[in-house]
Amino acid sequence: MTQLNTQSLAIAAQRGAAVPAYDRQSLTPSVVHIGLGAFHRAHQAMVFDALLSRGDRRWGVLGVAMRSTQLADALQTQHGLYAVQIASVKGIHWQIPGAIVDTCVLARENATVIQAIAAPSTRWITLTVTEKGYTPELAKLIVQGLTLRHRQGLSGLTIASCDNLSHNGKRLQAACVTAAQAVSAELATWVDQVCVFPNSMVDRIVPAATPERLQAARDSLGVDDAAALGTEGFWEWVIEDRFVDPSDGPALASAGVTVVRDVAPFEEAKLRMLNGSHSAMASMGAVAGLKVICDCISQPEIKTYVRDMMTDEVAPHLSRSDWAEYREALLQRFANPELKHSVHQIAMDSSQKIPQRWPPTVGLQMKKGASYEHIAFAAAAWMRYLQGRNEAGASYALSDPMAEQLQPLAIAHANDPAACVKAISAFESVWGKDLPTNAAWQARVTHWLTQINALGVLRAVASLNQAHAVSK
Ligand code: CS2
Repeated sequence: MTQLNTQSLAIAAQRGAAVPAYDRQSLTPSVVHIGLGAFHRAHQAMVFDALLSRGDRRWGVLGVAMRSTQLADALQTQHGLYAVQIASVKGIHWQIPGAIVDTCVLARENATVIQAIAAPSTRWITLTVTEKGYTPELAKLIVQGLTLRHRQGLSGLTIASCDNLSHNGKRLQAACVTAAQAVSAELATWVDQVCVFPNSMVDRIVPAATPERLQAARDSLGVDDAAALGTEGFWEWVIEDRFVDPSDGPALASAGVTVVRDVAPFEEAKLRMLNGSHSAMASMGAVAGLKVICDCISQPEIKTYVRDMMTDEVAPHLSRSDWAEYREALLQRFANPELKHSVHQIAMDSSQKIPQRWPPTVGLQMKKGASYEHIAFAAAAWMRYLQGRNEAGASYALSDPMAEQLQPLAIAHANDPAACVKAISAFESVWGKDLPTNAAWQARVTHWLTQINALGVLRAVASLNQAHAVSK
């Protein structure tokens, strides 16, 4: 079958895919995107595609993969094109965005990335490097490019972190200023004051591509696409109104981005409601042997649990006042049967995700003297998940930078919940400063881990739901 590329694009268009109508040949990159995963391609790259479609040619992307050469090279052969299958309540449709005009691999083409950051035509850097990606090496790389810009008297850049971290822009700014200080105080001031690092909240459920999705692209579009993906209809990008070029705010807004003074209310709601529920379902589902999120949420006991957790533990602390609608929309999004969002994909790197998803809610409930049983249950399910074996005895690999520390503890204490909880609760990097020494928290996590061991995760969660209904 013909490979998707500029020449074969017409075949996909004939089969109904929405394709770029703008001239891509003469498009040069203005955005350096670091972290060429599925998320960027189905989120920011599609916003940039919308802007390009409106005739604003300042949003072509150089997509930088971190290490893996496969995707970057496949996209290169496909002239940056890939198909996105969008599944919403309105049905399924395909779109081929055209914003990515070039790709490279950081581990292989470090100098290319630095030169691209320093190119006069570059205006933005966007990043999706995951929670664990915010390392001094990353900041050093960005600063190498910024050093050249500074030296050449070029403009500063808008540098937008698009990862699920609270205050993502601020964090990146601090890391880059520190890296710049190692070069010179003058550069550090320039990075701090001439470049801007807007905080942002990004949202769209984009599962990792599967062979089935690639096959669906072949079947539907009549072309071979090694980089096809699937996502939902919903997307949201809320970004702080701070840009080097102030005209970027209205431009992004015209493409559906929410440009605001303060991202915090959106960010905390999203991290604690959506991502917090995701992480809870991921551990529970993996332990129970459920494969994907829609299978989890279609278990009545898990649905009740997730709904109650959002309503009674998370929402009371949100400044987003439309949380009830937000919750209902989330429950529907989780149930989207087309997404097939793997529980193991979400459980990956949990040690880096939990800090912004669960402990803030627990701390706030404690302050109020209110219950945090649902989050304690989620914590217990994660500790059980860390054993690397589900309830039917099937083993799975853990993918987490702390796996080597955590898994041996979970296995050694598999039959002693109290010891397991004590050992795994001790990590401040996961739970924050207070929970590792909080006896009440550990007692509740121990209780639920004991229940999970005795009853299995689904019956244990049903017992939590029952107790919760009685207590209301
Ligand atoms: C998920 C997120 O993998 C995960 O940890 O919770 O990728 C989630 O799908 C996105 O943040 C949705 O916007």
